[in-house]
Amino acid sequence: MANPTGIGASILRKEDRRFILGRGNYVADLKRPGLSVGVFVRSPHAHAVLRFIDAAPALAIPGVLAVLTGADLLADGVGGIPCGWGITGKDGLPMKEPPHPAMAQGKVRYVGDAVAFVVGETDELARQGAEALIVDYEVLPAAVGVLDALRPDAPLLFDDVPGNLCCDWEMGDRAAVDAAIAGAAHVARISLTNNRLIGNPMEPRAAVAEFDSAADRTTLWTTSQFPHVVRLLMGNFVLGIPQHKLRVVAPDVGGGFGVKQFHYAEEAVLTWAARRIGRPIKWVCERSEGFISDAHGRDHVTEAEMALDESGKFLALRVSTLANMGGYLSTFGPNIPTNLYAPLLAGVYTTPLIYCEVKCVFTNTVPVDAYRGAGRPEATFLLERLVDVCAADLGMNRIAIRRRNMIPTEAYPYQTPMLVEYDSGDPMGCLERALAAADWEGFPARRQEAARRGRYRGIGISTYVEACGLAPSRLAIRMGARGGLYESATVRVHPTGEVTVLIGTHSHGQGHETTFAQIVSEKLDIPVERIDIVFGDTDRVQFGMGTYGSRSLVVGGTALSKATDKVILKGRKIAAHQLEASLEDVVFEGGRFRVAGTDRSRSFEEICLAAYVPADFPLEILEPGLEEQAFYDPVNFTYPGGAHVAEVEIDRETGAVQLLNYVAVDDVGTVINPMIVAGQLHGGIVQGVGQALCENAVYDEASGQLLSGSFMDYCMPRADMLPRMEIRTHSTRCTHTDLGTKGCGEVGTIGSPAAVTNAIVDALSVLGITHVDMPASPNRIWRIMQNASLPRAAE
Ligand code: MCN
Repeated sequence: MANPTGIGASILRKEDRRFILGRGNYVADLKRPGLSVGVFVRSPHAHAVLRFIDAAPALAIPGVLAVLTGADLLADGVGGIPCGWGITGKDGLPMKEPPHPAMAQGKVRYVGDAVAFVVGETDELARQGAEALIVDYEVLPAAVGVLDALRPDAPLLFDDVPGNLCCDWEMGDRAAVDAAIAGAAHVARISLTNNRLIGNPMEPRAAVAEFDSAADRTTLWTTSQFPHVVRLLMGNFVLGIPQHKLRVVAPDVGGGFGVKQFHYAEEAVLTWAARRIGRPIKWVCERSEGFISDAHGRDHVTEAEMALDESGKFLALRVSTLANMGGYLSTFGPNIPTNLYAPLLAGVYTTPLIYCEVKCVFTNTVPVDAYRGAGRPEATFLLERLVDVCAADLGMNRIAIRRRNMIPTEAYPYQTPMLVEYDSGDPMGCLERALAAADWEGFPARRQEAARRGRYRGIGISTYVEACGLAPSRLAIRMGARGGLYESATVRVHPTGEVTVLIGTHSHGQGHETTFAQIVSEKLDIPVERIDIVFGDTDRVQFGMGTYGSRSLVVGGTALSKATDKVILKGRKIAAHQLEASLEDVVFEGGRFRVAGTDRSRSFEEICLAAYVPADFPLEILEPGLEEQAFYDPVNFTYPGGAHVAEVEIDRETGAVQLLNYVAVDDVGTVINPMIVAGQLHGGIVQGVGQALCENAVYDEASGQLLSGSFMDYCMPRADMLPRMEIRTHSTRCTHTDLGTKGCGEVGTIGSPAAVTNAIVDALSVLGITHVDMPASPNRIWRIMQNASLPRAAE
């Protein structure tokens, strides 16, 4: 009988009990003896010289403990916030990497740039101190959008970064692509923007720092997706605290979506300040503060051309993108629009020649970094919009052109012209299943019926491939990563057969306490209730690179699988000794160690106990104990893929878009927990729908003020915007992960923006409209409809 809590079982999440009971353990809830409270004073200007800060009025308030500024950081020799990736430009030179002080020094570069940290006995006193602070700015003109920042007369953010250009990067064979485009029968073109997004996890960021001078130990509790990396970056590069003297804990974290996978300046300031004033300090980010201090996502302006032959075969793709970096380089900033974007531009198609150039541009806005999908939704949006334009230009059916160019299943492993080799996949299988589930064939009747009701109805498709499971260290380091991207797991088997797993990934909504336990349950044949998953504490867990890039299962889970296999091997050695058999003859099956072909066996529990009661072990060849560890560095990314179909109706009077049907068929390899995978897909799709329909971080072009800086102006997707979704998997095994798994955490966000936008453009095609930028807000659609030509002959 299959293991009821093993791989493939849709069991409920183990962690939900404490969350449902309100017993989660979040940073903001933490209490420490003598805890003080810190608040950041942030620049109200996008670009200004910081003339002086007068702390005296704040310090005069009883209960205000300290006012710390960039000058104090400098005086204490505190380093800048490091960037984790260094990319190289077309000219062979490294990107421009100006210093990123943890609090502004000399200049502020975006609204929200921290200028001071005020510590008080209470939150109220800290805020009073912040109010009393006098900060004198000399306001400078700001460069806000990428196009503005690249103008010859644009204000410069950094004196030594000419033209605000961080890096002019490229991938692919430009000459070959130019030649193919020049000679092609047809060239389809598109210009689009990929709108800037703000992550807004349910729990805003927070941190508590404490210094124990007697033990010379510093602890930082922080809402992080990668505590070991924070310890490494902050301890080593910013504050100079030896790793063994620094503990970073990321306890329960209420969502991250990428936003919490950076080493933030606030973490360093808090830790430094706690050591300096000798008191533990807590900082909890306000929601409105998060809008101007959490790293933002996306923000591209792109032009692309696809060369085709007469039959609609793709010959060459040329892409030119301007990517906004914001005011400073965040941890993964320059990596996202380059290495995580260009390699995905082949998508699921056989396009033989691709060239992509990306200008990474500094602007007076919040730094831009990874947000769920990170680079890959941008690539998919561009490609899938362009494929629809190709079809429209040639008068071809949108499905026919996709089928014509799709990588056939038998062509896998498939080497793309953009570095990556897809190991497995079945894009055609996903496409056909999605079309059937969405009743694509029946759409014309639904469109006619909607037209009778006076509404425009459209259907859109997006096929995609993702590279996730970051990453083979060898490849990543070649591409500019300044660290490895392996993962580690320790499997500690207790004398009574229960298991504690110590793993370097971090779960903040993904359900690792359940799915990782399912892997061990499957392998050791014990129920998940007997397995605990520990993560998020550098004092408890050996090391880890954390959770992002949908890497936890395929990298962390593979490390776990390998460590569990080592436990089984050790168990077999103990059983071989006890049963007086040779190791080769001992098998582990059905929860027992057995001498093959005999009835001589020991239960798992008997072997666990024996491991810790080694009465007659041959100690020279068999150690006591049952605990094993594995560090796993993958040989390739994993390549999930799929096809998403969206169907919409548009109100002619208001421009409001209603999403009526959504179908997703995704290939995520072996599924550990179908319910969790469905939940991940559902959540990801909703985030993509949010980008397509309503979310937008809008800056005032002149002043650099964030106009959508609250939930009144930044529109999150809501339940009533969404239909019931049809979510299915159609999996092919990954060929290089132990269990055949591929990541699933971001795929929903990657497939959905293009599916929804393609449906909207399809609905409006009767008005001659060929492209709509995201988000398709009622206002935008209404204006587009007003400016459109008269309806073509009704379809
Ligand atoms: N899983 C599975 N079978 C598969 C693939 C995955 O059962 N074939 C399970 C995994 O074991 C894990 C979950 O699905 O429990 C997600 O796995 P994975 O694809 O490895 O992604 P990660 O755990 O690494 O999560 C990261 C990913 C990213 S990059 C973002 S951003 C994101 C996301 O996951 N942020 C999230 N999902 C989120 N979900 C919640 N609730 N909150 C976030 O902040």
